[in-house]
Formats: sequence, structure tokens, C-alpha cells
Amino acid sequence: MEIQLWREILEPYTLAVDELVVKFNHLIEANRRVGTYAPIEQVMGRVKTISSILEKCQKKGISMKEIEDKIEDIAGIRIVCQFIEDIYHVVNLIRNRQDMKVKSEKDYIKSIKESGYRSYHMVVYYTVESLKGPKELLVEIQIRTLAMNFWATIEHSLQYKYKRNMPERLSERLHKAADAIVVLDEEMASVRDEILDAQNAFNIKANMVADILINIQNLYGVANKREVMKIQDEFFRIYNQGDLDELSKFNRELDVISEGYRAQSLG
Ligand code: 0O2
Repeated sequence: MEIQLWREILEPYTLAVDELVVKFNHLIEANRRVGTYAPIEQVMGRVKTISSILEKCQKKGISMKEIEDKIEDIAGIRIVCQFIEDIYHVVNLIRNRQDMKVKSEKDYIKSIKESGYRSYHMVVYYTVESLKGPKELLVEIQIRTLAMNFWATIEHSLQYKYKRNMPERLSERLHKAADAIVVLDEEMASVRDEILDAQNAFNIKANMVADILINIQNLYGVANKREVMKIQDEFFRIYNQGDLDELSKFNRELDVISEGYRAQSLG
């Protein structure tokens, strides 16, 4: 097939990957902005290379005409989560979205692959607007934990290096590493609540500090400079104490002061 024709085929897939990466990243941002926990840690996307598509065609006896129907991962999205529980949260989130429709799902976490590979796979129908109008295409979404991703990335590059001839000794070590990753994910799940509490406290503090700094900055424009500097010193003092309740009290008081100035400037 000519390179120009490949470009034409792959272009909508590039658009789909770009759009979905933006959409899932937006979910992370939206959660962070309101200080709620984001089940998604990282999102990556890629369009399969032409050589990789051809390799798969050869391996599975797929003709050129069948490529778009039979190769489900031309567009691939990878969603990385911190905890196993988050994976199922993301799966539900995807099932309930209006902009995609689930075609199939494979749970390689409950049914671990022979290689030791674990991940949750979803193939979805997704529509992009191309120059020729709307086009519905397939996108594969792989959802895994950070630990699963670490293992899969290393195993994938070793598979690529050794093709079908991975030395027995290496293969054994990879299986052992896969077992260790299962234990690691289980350990993380058992301390999930504690980790989430700590992260939550961190987010609350970060949002509060951002609010305070914006308020102080705005006060510089309307209030007496010496008074604002006093407020700023007070903020640094409380911040250095590290007491979240005190910081919260200070934030509320600052809100009242700022509100007073706002009312004054309007009146
Ligand atoms: P890429 O882009 O190089 O990652 P098949 O595609 O024939 O393997 P199937 O049923 O079409 O099988 O798809 P499957 O097994 O559900 O998922 C395919 C993709 O999952 C693979 O894509 C990998 O990304 C990932 N995967 C599946 N098994 C393993 C494994 O044992 N180790 C690792 N590291 N990844 C795996 P491709 O085709 O390899 O493409």
C-alpha cells in the first residue's frame, strides 16, 4: 500500500488518540481542581506503527481490506492508576461515557495471561470528525496500575529484543517479578485508605495555600501595604507551624478581610 494511503487511513486514529488523551487528562485536572482524588494517574496514547500493523496482519492472516475491522488497537490509549480498585472505577467511568461505546472487555487482572501479564483491556467505538465527515473507529484502552505498567513495559521490550527466543532463565525471572508485582499491588491496596488520606490532606493544603496566596496578592492592590505585609508574615508563621486547622482558620479570616475590601471597592 502506498504511503499516502496509509496516511489517510491512520489520520483519524491520530485524531482519536489526541482527543482521548486530552479528555482523560482533563478528568485528572478536574479532580485536582476541586481537591478530589483522581483515579487516573497518567494517560498515554499512540497510533500503531505501519510495520507493527503489517506484522500483526501477517501473524493473524488479516488482509489489507480487513485492517480497520480486525486490528482493534490501531489507536491505543493507556491509562495508569495507583491502585487496582481505581482500575475498576475507571472501567465504570468508561462504560458510562456518552462519547464512546464498549465493544469488548478483557480482564487480565482476574485472568492473568500465561506470560504473567496483567491489565484491563477495553475496546471501544469512538467517532471523530474527519474531512469526509464523522468516522467511527475502534480504540483499545489498556488500564493498569503503576506496578503492572512497570512490569509490562520491561517485559515488552525484552520480548521485542528476543522475539520468540527469550532465554529460559530470563523468562523465569520475569515470572517471579510478575508474582512480586501481584504482591506489591495487594500491599498497596491494603494501605490505600491511609495513602489516600495523606494525599487528600496534601491536596487540601495545596488548594488552601493557593487560595491564601491569591487573596494576599489581590490585597496588595487594594489594602494598606504595611497591613498586607503583616498578614503575609502571619501566613508564613502559621504555614511553618504545619497545623492544618490553624491554616484553615487563617484562610477563613483572610476571606472575610478580602470580602470587606471587595465590598468597599464596590460601594
Ligand atoms: P503493542 O502496540 O506493541 O503493545 P494479540 O494482539 O495477538 O497479542 P489480542 O487478543 O488481539 O492478542 O490482544 P490482547 O492480548 O488482548 O492485547 C494485545 C495488547 O496487549 C498487546 O499489543 C500488548 O500491548 C498487550 N499485551 C498482551 N499480552 C501481553 C504480554 O504478555 N506482555 C506485554 N508486555 N504486553 C502484552 P501488541 O499487539 O503487542 O502491540
